[in-house]
Amino acid sequence: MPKGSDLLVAALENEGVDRIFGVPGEENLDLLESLRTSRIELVLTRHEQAAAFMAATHGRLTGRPGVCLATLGPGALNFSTGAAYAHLGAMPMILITGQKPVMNAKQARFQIVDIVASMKPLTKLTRQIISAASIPATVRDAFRVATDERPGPVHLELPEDVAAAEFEDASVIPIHSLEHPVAHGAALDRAADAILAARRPLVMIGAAGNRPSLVEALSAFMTRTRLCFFNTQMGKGAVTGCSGLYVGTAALSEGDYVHEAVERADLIIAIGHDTIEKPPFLMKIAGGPKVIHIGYQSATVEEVYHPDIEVIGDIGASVEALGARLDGKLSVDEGMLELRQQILARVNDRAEEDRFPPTPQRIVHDVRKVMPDDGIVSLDNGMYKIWFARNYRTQVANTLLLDNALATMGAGLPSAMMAAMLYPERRVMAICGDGGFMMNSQELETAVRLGLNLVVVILNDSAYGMIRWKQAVDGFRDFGMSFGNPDFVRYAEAYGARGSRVGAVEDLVPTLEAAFADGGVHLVDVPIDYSENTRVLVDELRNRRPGVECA
Ligand SMILES: Cc1ncc(C[n+]2csc(CCOP(=O)(O)OP(=O)(O)O)c2C)c(N)n1
Ligand SMILES: [Mg+2]
Repeated sequence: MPKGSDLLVAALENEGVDRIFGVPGEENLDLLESLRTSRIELVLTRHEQAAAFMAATHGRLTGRPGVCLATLGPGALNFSTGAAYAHLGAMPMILITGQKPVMNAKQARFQIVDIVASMKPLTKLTRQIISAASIPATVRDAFRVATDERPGPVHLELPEDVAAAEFEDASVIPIHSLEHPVAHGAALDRAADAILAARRPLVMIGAAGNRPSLVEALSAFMTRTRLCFFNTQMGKGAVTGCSGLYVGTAALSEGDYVHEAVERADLIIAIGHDTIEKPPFLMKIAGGPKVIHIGYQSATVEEVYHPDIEVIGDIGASVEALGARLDGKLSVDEGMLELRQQILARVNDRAEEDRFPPTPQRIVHDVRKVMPDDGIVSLDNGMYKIWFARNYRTQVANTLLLDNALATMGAGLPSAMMAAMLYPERRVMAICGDGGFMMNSQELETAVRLGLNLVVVILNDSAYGMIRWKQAVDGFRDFGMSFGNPDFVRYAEAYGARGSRVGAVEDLVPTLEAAFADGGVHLVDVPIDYSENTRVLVDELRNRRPGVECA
């Protein structure tokens, strides 16, 4: 007779799950046995946090929840950061954890933590599965909740005795397709009128504009309207093509060159802005451009974001309907195109400077050179994220993965591993600081074991560079930011990966090319000169405009 864990696996198969990432414990053994004979692949990681980052990235890249598995107490708690990453980043994911039996307590309170409660602020929904009979409905509901806008993580706790309980009916609830509700015609008319009345409209693409299902509709809208656009950090790479209309990425909240376009605009059409991101511009109550919010959900009203018009509903359907209302009625904004040239030229300043260690601008430039249009770059969190957000140009949607929501260190490598598993035919590169890399570097073993093709760049400044920079900008003395590093080449080799070190600026491109040509997991240690942080992001921008807020 099937048992609870068989039913859970059948329900996961029913949802189309093909992989589960995780670290099992004693409390997962029934589930593990049910997985062993299923179509689902178990991908072991070396830390639960990495499993959760991988599952979240699966959700982010495919729109279908990634699934991860851990034991009770300590294993489940290691999921916390991954859950928060998916929750803030709106990535659909299912976290499954074990628990001691609920009907007896033969181990007293050993290892017991109230994980359902601990997951409350970190997930959209957290539930203990209380009986085998409830599994089909619980799993169906979990996937719906995880996938519905705004997507996010759902936690299910499976106690040992529920996993082992026999149950004669193994049927699962069939899936049906669902469309998002569409915006009201009156809201679309109001937005179209405002765009037609505006003299200098500008589009901003935010995090929710970057859902995988939106690529076609959004790219078509940009091509059809020929409106110039900028994006938030997490809205970067939401459209394919349209690069002639791209004005820049708002890596800072104000004062950067891209903000000249914001200041010039009299209307901003914010597509999918999620205020979980660091503000891409600061909206004022009086003065400044008016804002139309196009979202799956109403705008959250913030001090710095309080749109004047809202179009709520499926973003894809909204931009299609808006495009039809605007068709042939918009004229090209030559002034904006001219400003665009100036902004991009200034952002690209010194991209080919040949000093050694290389500058962040040069590293961005050289990485772009070795990455084909469809190559995927996955960033960890550190100072270089601002430079990549600002300077890296994307041509194809979802080719720059960065986290401007939880902005946690440690996700860059697992996230790149997920991309490499999903798209084995594309070049994938993780870019990490020496601090962030070491927070999940044990996953090199997983990457090697899985036979992934992956280049991991470590930007080496022997410090928590971003915080060190902020410390200096805020006038504090240099303190508590430096550390030593292992020999990264030998470190890679110890895992059965390859390693190289860049010793001259002209070696960067050939070293990266050789690493890709080599195949497998290849770690590249790149020293970085961070003096540009202050020269550009403080001094240069401050001269452009006083009172610049630093990143
Ligand atoms: C888990 C976590 N801990 C601490 C921070 C705060 N933090 C943000 S960036 C940063 C420094 C990153 O150092 P590194 O990875 O070496 O990158 P760098 O800035 O030096 O290029 C720190 C400590 C964070 N975002 N996430
Ligand atoms: Mg560093």
